[in-house]
Amino acid sequence: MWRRFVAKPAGCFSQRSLMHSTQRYYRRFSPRQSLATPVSLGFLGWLFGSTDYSAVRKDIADIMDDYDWDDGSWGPVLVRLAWHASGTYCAADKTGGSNGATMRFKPESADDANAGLSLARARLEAIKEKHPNLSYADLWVLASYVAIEEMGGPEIEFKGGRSDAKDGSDAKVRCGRLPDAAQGADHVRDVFYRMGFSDQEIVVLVGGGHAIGRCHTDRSGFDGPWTRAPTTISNEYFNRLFEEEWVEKKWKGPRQFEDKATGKLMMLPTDMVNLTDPEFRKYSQMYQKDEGKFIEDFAAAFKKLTELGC
Ligand code: ZEM
Repeated sequence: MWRRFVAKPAGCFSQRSLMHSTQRYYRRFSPRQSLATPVSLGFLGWLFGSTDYSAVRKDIADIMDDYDWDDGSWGPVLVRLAWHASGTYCAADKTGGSNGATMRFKPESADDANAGLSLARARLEAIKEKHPNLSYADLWVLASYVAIEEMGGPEIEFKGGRSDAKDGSDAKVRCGRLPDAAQGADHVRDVFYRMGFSDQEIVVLVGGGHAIGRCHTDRSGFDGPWTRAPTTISNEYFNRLFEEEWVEKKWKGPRQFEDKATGKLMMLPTDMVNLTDPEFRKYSQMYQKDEGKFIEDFAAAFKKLTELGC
């Protein structure tokens, strides 16, 4: 069924099918929901200090589309926020991870790797105000799940319960732990093995994360999107990886690759290892051939990532 959402990309913008928007409309405005309970769950939640996750989900979905933002959607940068909050985890000493939402504090907020993510955090502020019992740590992760779903990706079951750190005392340990795009396969393995991931999980996570969104010269220094459908979750990253000829981009910026045919798509040096490292390549091929497996494994790996240390 995923193929339906991945209408063959023609332009550079969101590829949402009519079916998809109809479903979204139905989910949001279905009268069945409101007639079923005389007292709304939101009200009960307010009364007992808990959170009505379906109301939060709807509020997040409502702020997703924005014609003034990249490709018309906040989805990709919200996924990146949850990834950077979670990807600091170290399995050996159990430090880091999404619990605590420590990216609100220095020095993590000022870590170069997190450039631009203050905008994503600010975008969620109104939702935090409306649902004060929900922790930032839960909100960031839930926002990424809603973003993935809104972009035609899998539904990921949300488990709440993360809490917020009171100050930045735990923020320092999280700095410098995210992968450096300029490096090679050894570095990628070091970073992801530290979190407890396998080669297969590395490939599916990077391939899903970089199916969407783009690089910005004013954030990472790199430039451009990986696919022509940057607001659709699909295995399109792997299609581009194998179907384009990748050449080094000639420019003043950091070393990156571009598709020879149009020069409009990009790959980071760390993306190229999914093509050149024999073990990573094996999984890239597998996910290119089987989109259903890609979606299933991406959902499981992303859930694992966002629950590390929780
Ligand atoms: Zn990314 N990523 N990433 N990534 N990423 C960028 C953008 C996005 C790496 C990386 O250095 C970069 C994962 C893994 C890795 C997303 C999701 C996920 C950018 C561009 C860089 C440089 C930032 C910018 O300029 O705005 C490296 C080296 C990775 C591993 C080796 C994983 C895993 C992800 C999620 C599952 C997303 C969604 C974006 C796009 C953000 C946006 O604003 O559009």
